[in-house]
Parts: sequence; structure tokens; C-alpha cells
Amino acid sequence: MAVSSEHRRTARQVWAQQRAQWQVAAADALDDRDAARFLARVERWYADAFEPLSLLYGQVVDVGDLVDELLDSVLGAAAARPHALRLLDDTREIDPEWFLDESMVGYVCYADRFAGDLTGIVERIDYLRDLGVTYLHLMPVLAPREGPSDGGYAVADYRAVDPALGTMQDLRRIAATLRDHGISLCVDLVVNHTAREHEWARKAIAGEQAYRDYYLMFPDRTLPDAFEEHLPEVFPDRAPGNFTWVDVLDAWVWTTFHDYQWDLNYANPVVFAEMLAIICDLANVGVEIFRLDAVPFTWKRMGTNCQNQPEAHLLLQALRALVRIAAPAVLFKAEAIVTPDDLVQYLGAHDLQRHECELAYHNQLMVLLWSSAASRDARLATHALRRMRTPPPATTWMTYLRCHDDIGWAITGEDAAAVGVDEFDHRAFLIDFHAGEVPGTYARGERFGFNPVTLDARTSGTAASLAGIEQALERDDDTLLPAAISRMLALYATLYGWGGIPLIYMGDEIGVRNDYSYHDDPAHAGDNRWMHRPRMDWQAAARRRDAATVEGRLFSGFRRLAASRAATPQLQDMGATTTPLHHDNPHTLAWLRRHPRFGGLLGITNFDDVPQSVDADLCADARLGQPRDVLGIWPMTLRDGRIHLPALSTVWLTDG
Ligand code: OTU
Repeated sequence: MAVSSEHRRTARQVWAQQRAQWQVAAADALDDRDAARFLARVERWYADAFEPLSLLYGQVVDVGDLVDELLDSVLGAAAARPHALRLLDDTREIDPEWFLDESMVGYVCYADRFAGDLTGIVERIDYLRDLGVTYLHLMPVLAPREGPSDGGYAVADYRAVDPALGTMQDLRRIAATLRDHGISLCVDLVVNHTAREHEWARKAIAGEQAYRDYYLMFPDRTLPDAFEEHLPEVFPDRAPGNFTWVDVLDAWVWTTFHDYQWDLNYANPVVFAEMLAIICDLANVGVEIFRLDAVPFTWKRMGTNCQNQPEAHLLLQALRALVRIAAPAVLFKAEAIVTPDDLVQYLGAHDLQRHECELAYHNQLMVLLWSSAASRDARLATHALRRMRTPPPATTWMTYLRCHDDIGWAITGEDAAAVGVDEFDHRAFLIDFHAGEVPGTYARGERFGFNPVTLDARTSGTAASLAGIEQALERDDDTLLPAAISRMLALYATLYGWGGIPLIYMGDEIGVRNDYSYHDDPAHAGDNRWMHRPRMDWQAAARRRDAATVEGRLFSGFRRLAASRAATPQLQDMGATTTPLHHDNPHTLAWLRRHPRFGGLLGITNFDDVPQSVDADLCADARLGQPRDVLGIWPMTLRDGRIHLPALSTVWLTDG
């Protein structure tokens, strides 16, 4: 489904007719300068909103009227935008590529588990700045349903903060304080579904047809059965199937995730308008980055797996254009854990580029880092990552090693075959290895979402436990522990040196291990993702300056990662590319970063637990006359025409 030049022409014509009316409206709502800015933005983005909306809703509404209505809401938001945020808009419009800077480092945490509540975050800002953090993702902060809420991903009210964390006023204050410290606030926006306790769902239950149309409901199994033929199950063990019978509604409701998470019906333009207004309101509270949860699922089509549908992208494109008009400082981050070819489309890389999200999780890199570490072999990573397309201009990856979810072992058959690996066997190996069930494994994780039909499973566990720190501490072994720490740092050093924005998942910087206490909490028991959602261990963190401790070694390593990165302009993302290089050592991953202005950087990671070397000709390919390691955590030597790396280590070589 392509956006056609015909739609663009129509958009131009409609706007030409409406311009005068919007000039008056803007002049009423805003002062001269802001009205001029608002109108300039509408000029710039009108067609970008109109085109996708025509394709999405052209059959059911007059698109000119719809855009008119949406612009009304957007102008309201622009008028309500606080002064400080308008200044931020100005800054970001002057420097729209601010987030591509090599100084960017992200941190991801639950406000309560990290700092007690929202206001507690203030006391931890120095800790974050110490790690070089410029971006803070606070895990779900909006009011969830009571009882099980999928970790907050079942939102009962998008316009209220979870009372356990604080108030909307607290969120506003914390956003401003973070901003004053150079930290951008990111929050989750669960766009695909609401809790069944959300007002819309309650009104649907009360019998209001208008609200039944917010969701996807079916009177009998005919359509659900037909859809199910092509639908995977996200939580096969705990929430099998994709539909839930709701007695009071006398209908099957679409529930991709848990039965209390009702999928929204984006074929209804009213739902789109609601979500747009919610985003604008939260932007005005000071949210700078929206993590758009489960975006691949927003559009359903019979006969498909109902993920990554073209309309899901059109929705994002229309939202992107309209939010740009209201709050240009805001960025979108796609939470799309999908195959590489599908993934880059969320950054707007279609056959023809579109403005969509600026940021997306690089889950391939994450999976392949763990895969390379476990097999001590980087050939699959080299092959698979070489195939990935470069993000379009002014977009980038978020690179990460762990997050609050399980790890899905997304290895494609094509990539596996290309390096002579059996896809199924390798995935089984990764599942078993990380569950601690392969001889010689160092990992302490658990299976998540085991599917007895496909035998597939994902993996839970903190980075420290998966990287061997838990096992080493338990065995009280002097050789295992340094190796595990080095492994963990080398994994992070790879993603810090990759380009994109690196994310630290809370606790990784001090090696927080699995938390088994979730078994005792009835709301969490049964969902082992809680083993890698521990509370911050501030007692352990207090040891972070002591080089003799695990915490000290990791924390100083993370500080070095941020400092080295900030001093390495090749890691800035404007126009740079990252390409893994084929070379002569299977145990090492080598990648070439080419920056059009600052030149090359050759990254090399040794996943083996013994020293390894690679042909120094790689430096010539990277045009590094005098290779010098700018990371500075592990020693590198050049000898006999080879670059020698210690066990479990990373170097970033530049010409110098
Ligand atoms: C997300 O994850 C969240 O990160 C999870 O914590 C939630 O449970 C879920 O949404 C529902 O809100 O399937 O296994 O491609 O991978 O949306 C986790 C995107 C998930 C999906 C992702 C989802």
C-alpha cells in the first residue's frame, strides 16, 4: 500500500483552501511568533498526515474533515504547551539531530524499584549523571489496573500516574528536573491495548455502542477461529489464544496479550484521535520520548499474523506528523521486536522513506551478542548484522543487552543456513545454554513462555546472571568471576561502540543478579520475567568506588564506556554506517564504523575465554594508518601482522 502522489496533491489543495481559516485560529490561540511557527509546521506536515489518513480512513470519513478535527486538537495542545517546553521545541527544531550525538547514554528502570517513587528519582540524578546518562526511560508510569497489570502494560488511565509512584504533577516536576540536568524523559505509551478497566472499556461494558467500537468484538467464534489460524501466541502458557469471551458483552474480545488487555480498534478514527490527544497531553507534561509499546500489533488483517501490517506504519506516520506540529521536541521510539527486515520499517525505511519513529530497539544485535557469547563464535552475528539496512537519516537504533522482557531467540533460517548452522538446533542450544542446562554453561537464566507445540521458548534472567556473574559468585571461583565481569563489559562495550544510543538496564552497571523473590508475590509469581526486574540494590551500589568489588569493576567500566564514547566522534550517528567485517577468526566480531566527517572506527570483540587475534589488514581496510585503541579497558597489541586481544574483551580502534 503506497502513499501516492495523488493523495499528496489532494492534501495540498485541501490545505490551500483551509490555510486562511487556520491562520485566524492560530492567531487566536497563540502569540505572533508561536502562531507563525505553528503554521509553518502545519505547512510542513499537513500532507504527511493527510496521505496516511486517507489510506487508513478515506473509505469511512471525509479526510479533510478528519484532519481538520485533529488539527484542532493539535492546536489546543500547542496553546497549552508550557513555556519551557516551547523553548525546548525551538532548540530541537534548530538541532533536530541532537539525539544522534555520541554523548547519548540511556538508562532504563522502574521508578519504584530504582528510587521508591517518582520524587525519589531526584536523589538519584547524580548517580545517573555519573554513568553519563542523558536519557531516562521510566518503565510504565501511567495508572495501571489493580491486581495483575502485566508490569503496568495494562493501563486503566492514560491521564493519571500510577498512585504508587506519585501524581501527574510529580511527573511534570521530575521531567523538568531531569531536563535541567540534561536528561530526556522517556515513558511507555501502550498504544495497542488498554486495560479492561479503562473508561472506554467500562463504557463498552455499560452498553455504549460508540465504545464497543473502540475494541474488536465478535459475537461468535467464526472470525476469531479464522484469525487464530495465522496468529501466534505471545504468552502461550499463561494467556493462550488471542481472544477472550466476555459475558457482559456477549462477545469475544481481541486480547493479544493477557485477557485483561483489550486490543484497540484502530480502524476506528476516533481511537486514533484519542491516542493523538493523549500523546500531546503527556508531551505537555514534559515527556520527550514515547516508547510506543507493541506497535507491530495495531492493525489486524485476516490471513496474516496481524503484525507489521502496512496500516500499522501508516498510523505511526500520521501520528508522527501531527505530534510534530503540536510538540516538535518529541521523539517516537518503536517497541517492535520483529525480524530485521520488518524492524527497519519502523524507522521509516520502506521502499520509499517515510517519517515514522526516530528510534527503535536493535533486538538483532542484542540476540546476536548473547548468541556469540554462548557459542564463542561470531560468524552468525557477522552475517546477520551485515544484512541489516542502515537506518534512514535522522533516525537511529537503541542498542541494549537486557530489558524487562524475556529474550526471544530471533535467529532467521536464512542467516543460520548461510553460516552452516541449523536454525532449530541453534535456537535450542541458546535456550538450553541460558537456562543453565548445557555442560560448561556459565548462564543462570530460565525458560520463559515455553510452547509445548513448537518447543520454542524465550529466556529470562538479568545480564549479570546470564553472563556468568551469579554462577561465579556462587562457586566462589577466582578465575570465573573476572571472566564473567569481562564478558559482561565486552558485551556492553560492543553495543556502546556500535552506533545508536546505548541503553543500560537498571542494575547491570553493578551486576545485579536474578531476583527470585518474585515467587513470593502473588501478582508476580508465574511470570518469571520478574526475576530480571529486581529492586535496585543500593547497598551493593555503595561499593561502586571500590575497585576490589564486582560493583566497582563494573561501574568503573560503565563510566569508561560513556567517557570513551563521548570522546569518539565516529560514534556520532549523522550519516555514519556500521558494517560487520568478514575476517579470519570465528571467535571475534569485527565491525567497521564509517563516519563521513570523522572517519573510521574498527571495533573488535573477542567472545572467547582465551586470547585471540585477527589479521591486521582489517586496519588497512578501515583506513587506520596508526591503529590506536580509544576505549581503553583492555590492552591491545599489534604483533606479527595481527591484532591481539585478551580473552573476553573489546577494542575500538581509530587512526591516531
Ligand atoms: C511489550 O512486549 C512489553 O515490553 C511487555 O512487557 C508487555 O508484556 C507487552 O508489550 C504487552 O504490553 O510480546 O513478550 O514486537 O515483542 O510488544 C513481550 C513487540 C511482547 C512485542 C512486545 C511485547
